[in-house]
Amino acid sequence: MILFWSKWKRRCAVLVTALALFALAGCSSTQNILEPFSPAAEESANLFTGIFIVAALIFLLVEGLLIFFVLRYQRRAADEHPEQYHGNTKLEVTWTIIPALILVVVFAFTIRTMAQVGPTNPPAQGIPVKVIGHQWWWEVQYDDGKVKYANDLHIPVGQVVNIELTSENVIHSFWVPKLMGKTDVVPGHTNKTWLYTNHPGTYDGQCAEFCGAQHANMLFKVVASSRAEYDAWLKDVQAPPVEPAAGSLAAQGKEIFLDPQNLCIGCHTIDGTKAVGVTGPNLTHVASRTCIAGCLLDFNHANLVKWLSSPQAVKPNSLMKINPLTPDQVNALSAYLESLK
Ligand code: HEC
Ligand SMILES: [Cu+2]
Repeated sequence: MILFWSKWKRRCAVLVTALALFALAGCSSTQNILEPFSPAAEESANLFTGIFIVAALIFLLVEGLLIFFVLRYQRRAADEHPEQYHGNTKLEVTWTIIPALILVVVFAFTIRTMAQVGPTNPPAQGIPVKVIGHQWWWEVQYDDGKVKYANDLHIPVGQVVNIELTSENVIHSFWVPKLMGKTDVVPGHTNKTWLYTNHPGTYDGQCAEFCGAQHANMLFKVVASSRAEYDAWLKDVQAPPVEPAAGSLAAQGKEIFLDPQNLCIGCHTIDGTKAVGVTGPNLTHVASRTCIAGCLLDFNHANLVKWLSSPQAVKPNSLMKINPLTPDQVNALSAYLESLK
């Protein structure tokens, strides 16, 4: 018996610790809807908190009454029988009307929040940005489609950004938990949403509609900076990339990239070169981005080497299928890609 209890106590301790760690991990999450950084996310978080409090009070009331009745009216003798009732109209009407009224209030608050964060209700017209869902990465177009970027969504603080969403394959969902609720991204159809924040920072986004093998690694980042920084960034990515110096490692990498045998140009575009493929992300300014491969990897030398050495090992089923490259080729290609600021 004692052995049995000590075993259960240990199991309980493990469970409690696991739950506590889980809760703590939730608190420090980069995708926490209860840690809003925009007016829209604040509205959603407030609605959630309000409904949660109402639900918690009802839970306590119902469970409290349940426990009270179980203890108060339990059978005390073997031959004791409860009094028999056949309906109580007053009571039944009461417990139907009160929950119905509570639901009407919850419904009203929900409709109000939906209108406030809804796609048709940005506080003002702002900067138009187009976002296209791919398997499994996000294309971001600025300046009327003249700038094609990927996975990083730059926005200036204090300004509305109007986003048009569409998909080139299956249904995805665009979600930035700290800034805005989910919006479906549907092929052959344009949905709208918007972003607005007063807090500079980087916010994690996520595809929130199962879309295939690498759905969980279809991430993105919203980079919110001052208007001046945003303008400077936009000017950089509107310009053609700098040509690598003749004879440099980057120049060798460019040659490898443009060699049709290596297939890169069939899937990627780099402005000002013969690479005009559209299956993969536009790499014209890849070196100015924070991440690659749907933000599975940060943008840096080590990760470029890792990715080019075997995209399928890093992101199984990824649509980047290439012939194996030698370590020298990978190194040169990485140098070239890092030069594309
Ligand atoms: C069959 C099409 C295809 C070919 C060929 C291809 N890629 Fe890709 N590439 C992709 C796709 C698709 C992605 C995005 C994968 C993902 O995130 O799931 C990608 C991602 C990348 C990335 C990361 C950038 C980012 O924004 O995610 C780099 C760098 C890259 N490719 C370089 C190359 C190089 C160099 C070659 C030639 C050796 C090459 N690719 C050949 C389709 C291709
Ligand atoms: Cu998706």
